[in-house]
Amino acid sequence: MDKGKQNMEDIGYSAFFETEREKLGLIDFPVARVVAEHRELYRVLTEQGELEARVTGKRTFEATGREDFPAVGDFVVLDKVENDKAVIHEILPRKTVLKRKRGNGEVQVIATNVDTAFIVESLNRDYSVNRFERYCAIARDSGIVPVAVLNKTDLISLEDKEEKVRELKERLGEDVIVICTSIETGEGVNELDACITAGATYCFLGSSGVGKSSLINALIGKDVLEVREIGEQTGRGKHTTVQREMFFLEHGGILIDNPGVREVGLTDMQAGIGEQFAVLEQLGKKCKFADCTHRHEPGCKLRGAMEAGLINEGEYENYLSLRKETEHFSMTDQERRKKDKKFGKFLQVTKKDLKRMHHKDYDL
Ligand SMILES: Nc1nc2c(ncn2[C@@H]2O[C@H](COP(=O)(O)OP(=O)(O)O)[C@@H](O)[C@H]2O)c(=O)[nH]1
Ligand SMILES: [Mg+2]
Ligand SMILES: [Zn+2]
Repeated sequence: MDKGKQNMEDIGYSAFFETEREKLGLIDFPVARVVAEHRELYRVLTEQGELEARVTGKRTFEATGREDFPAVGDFVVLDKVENDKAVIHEILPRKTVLKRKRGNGEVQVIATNVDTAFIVESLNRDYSVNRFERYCAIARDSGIVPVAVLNKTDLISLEDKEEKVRELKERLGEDVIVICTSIETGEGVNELDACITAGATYCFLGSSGVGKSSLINALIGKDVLEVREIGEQTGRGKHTTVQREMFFLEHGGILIDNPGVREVGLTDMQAGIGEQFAVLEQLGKKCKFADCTHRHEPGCKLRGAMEAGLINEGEYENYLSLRKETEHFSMTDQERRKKDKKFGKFLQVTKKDLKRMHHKDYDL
């Protein structure tokens, strides 16, 4: 794969990117796909094979955030190619961006141009429907189709498995495909493989240890990825070479493993939550108050529906908690400052009012 001529369609290049490249007037420059990234050093795959690449100093200088840098999955246009080393001139517009926001507000791009996300959980421990819903919302927010993968079926009974599948389908809705897999017995690996189409890009999301790398190895049919025993040391600082994170199946599918991301946090993903919890979202629009928190307000349609048993209580709770979590990120800096200021003002008013009341218990 690394040597010889590479068919760009096989690695996901399409008319969409070609049109963008034309628009940018970059048709004479070679195009490549980023297959790995490590501290602003990239491995890119071109028609001629794999190369090491960097971004230009100008690009670093002009960057306003991580989103301006190439990420795994990007199609980039190269400037100079010399001795297996290249300079990235431009990132072609992205079809999808899977990102997370850190607590400090910094955006981290996990992968780009992903079509489908395999959301993997292991059935034996830490299994959580809430987490599936969270990942589905994250995927949908970026226009990525979520597929649920329940791995390690060999570790639980058939009844348990069927119960978990039933529960999951009820919560995720009919439009999310659920696949049960096991590396030990081989269950579901063919089913997973059948979901994969040539030229499309799939990423594996899920906590560490659920079996993402094992599943990729099983699909590829050889051990391209290191499978770690749970709790095994990761050997920090050992990474001197950039590990490939993108793999190509013989029948044309493209797989991305995300070893660096333990838990994908939330970004400003109101759209994704709205889509994942469409029924709840619509109901909430009919509440008496436009700013209803759906907790205790009179005339709350959502709470009413939950209490009447029309919507699942777990789903209701998860919806509210994800909404609350994302609120913080959806505010712009300016909005946050305004809110803080307003809060400061509110405190002043309260202080004044309290002073008037001369109440010792509330003396601030
Ligand atoms: N019993 C069982 N163990 C599995 C299965 N899939 C993966 N594992 C084990 O789970 C551990 C973590 O797997 P790995 O693929 O590294 O998980 P990742 O962190 O999600 O990439 C390894 O010890 C695997 O051998 C499975 O289907 N059944
Ligand atoms: Mg792994
Ligand atoms: Zn309400």
